[in-house]
Amino acid sequence: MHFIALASLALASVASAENIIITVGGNGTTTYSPSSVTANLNDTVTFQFVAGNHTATQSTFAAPCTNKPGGVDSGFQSVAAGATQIPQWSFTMNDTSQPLWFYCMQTGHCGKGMVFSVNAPSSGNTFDAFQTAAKKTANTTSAPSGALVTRTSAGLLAAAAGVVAGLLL
Ligand SMILES: [Cu+2]
Repeated sequence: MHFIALASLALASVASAENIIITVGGNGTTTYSPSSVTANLNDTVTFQFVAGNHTATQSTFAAPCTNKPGGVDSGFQSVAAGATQIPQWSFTMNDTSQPLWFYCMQTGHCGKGMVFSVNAPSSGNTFDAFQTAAKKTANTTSAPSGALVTRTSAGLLAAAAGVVAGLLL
């Protein structure tokens, strides 16, 4: 009986998690749409790369166009014109105590304001302030070697989420 109660709780927890879809590069633009979202613990944030060659790379508010050491990164996701399948990359929210900041690593895109945030505050370090800072950054980042291999879900955050779920069970 005890086990059944716990199992029900786990199922309820899974059912409440949302999958938040972000369209990357829609209509040939250098955008994430939407560019700023709110996510709860255990929600999944999924990037769908519909055109071009972009990344979703974690950065920091202080350095919008520089990858965060130990952060998550989709790697470059190139989509050929007329492709019938598009790459998708996702991570799970295992910590909502701080906002998450992302940018596109493709040369010049961050400087055009191609940035994204999760749970950005409504005052102070807002998404708009982050994007403004990104546009002031001279972005000369080019493709790191081997970036194309990263096509599936982010190991770090997903794995950490698994640990949290394990503790709850
Ligand atoms: Cu881009």
